[in-house]
Amino acid sequence: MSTTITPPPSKKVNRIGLDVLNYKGSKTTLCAGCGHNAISERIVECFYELGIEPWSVAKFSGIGCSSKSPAYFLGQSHGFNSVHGRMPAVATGALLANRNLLGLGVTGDGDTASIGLGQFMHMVRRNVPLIYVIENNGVYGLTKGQFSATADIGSTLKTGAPNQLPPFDCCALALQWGATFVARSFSGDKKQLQSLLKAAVAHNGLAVIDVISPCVTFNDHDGSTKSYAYVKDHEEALHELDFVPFFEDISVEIGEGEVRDVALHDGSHLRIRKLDREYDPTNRMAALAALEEAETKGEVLTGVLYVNTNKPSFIDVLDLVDQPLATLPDSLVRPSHAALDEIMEELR
Ligand SMILES: Cc1ncc(C[n+]2csc(CCOP(=O)(O)OP(=O)(O)O)c2C)c(N)n1
Ligand code: SF4
Ligand SMILES: [Mg+2]
Repeated sequence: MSTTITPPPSKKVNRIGLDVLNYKGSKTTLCAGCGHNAISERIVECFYELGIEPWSVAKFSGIGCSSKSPAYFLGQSHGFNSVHGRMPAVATGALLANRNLLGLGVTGDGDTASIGLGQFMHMVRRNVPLIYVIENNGVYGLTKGQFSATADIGSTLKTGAPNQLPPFDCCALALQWGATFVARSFSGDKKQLQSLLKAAVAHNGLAVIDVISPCVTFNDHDGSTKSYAYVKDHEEALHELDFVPFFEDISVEIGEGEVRDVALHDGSHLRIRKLDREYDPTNRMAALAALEEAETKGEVLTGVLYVNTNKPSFIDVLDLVDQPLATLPDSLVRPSHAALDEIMEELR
């Protein structure tokens, strides 16, 4: 009698030969159903599908449930969990020290719009090349659900207490401060978030993606405007997005309908298919007006609000040498004793 041995199924790998397990992190300790977990899944898929070497990525975060999430993806990447609201300073330092790293920041609405607002501002102003994902649930999840600065006026806590202060809209603020890539998405919108993350990887500069990410434990009730139900009912997508990476043929798959391609820094393209409205994502004033209008209507406007591929990143502005500063030998970065003596002499 002969036995047939079935070979194990061959692992599916990406263009650099890695399977998806290489892009995962530890098992999540966040609440089941937390929007942040869905975002971590999209990050894993994005980096796997783009075939990015995980060890070329540096993850940065502050403090919060959102800021814990980098532990749950890209376990082979570099990571720095900084102080609450201070991720931008740490990320800026690391990315200037090693320009070859691909920076990915994950933060919360508290981390960015409350304690970290000043740091966020300067990050935007400098156009530091970093993917900046705000996991926005309108509350401080980690400290048991107090309102954050992005909570809408009139929305309520679980106890019924209303928020009396107007919200900061992180996308509108980023636009006003000169951000070069601004997008909004929803943790429940898999396809849109995937395309946005990929476009952010290809962008040369700061890519702000504000993702409404419901906190199922403290902010998913009827009075909340950051609950799954509210966002599902009020999401208004500006367009449909497809991302065509540089290693794929751009000429394929152009279907019917009005399509606009935005060429990104690394040769990839963001393919924007018109939905109901005319929208030009390269017009900053139009983006601000659209956000203003959505706010009045109580809508959650998602998609690429604005992209500007012409502004130099902080690394370009500083005209840094190609070799990462962190790997330059002492002979190139430390003045000799003679040079120091000469300077001291001049100061006498
Ligand atoms: C300097 C400092 N101030 C306050 C805190 C307390 N704290 C920890 S997390 C947090 C807010 C987290 O909210 P958010 O950034 O929105 O993240 P989420 O937990 O909602 O994902 C606060 C106030 C802290 N850890 N450090
Ligand atoms: S408390 Fe809220 S934000 Fe934190 S893990 Fe749970 S659901 Fe997510
Ligand atoms: Mg929060």
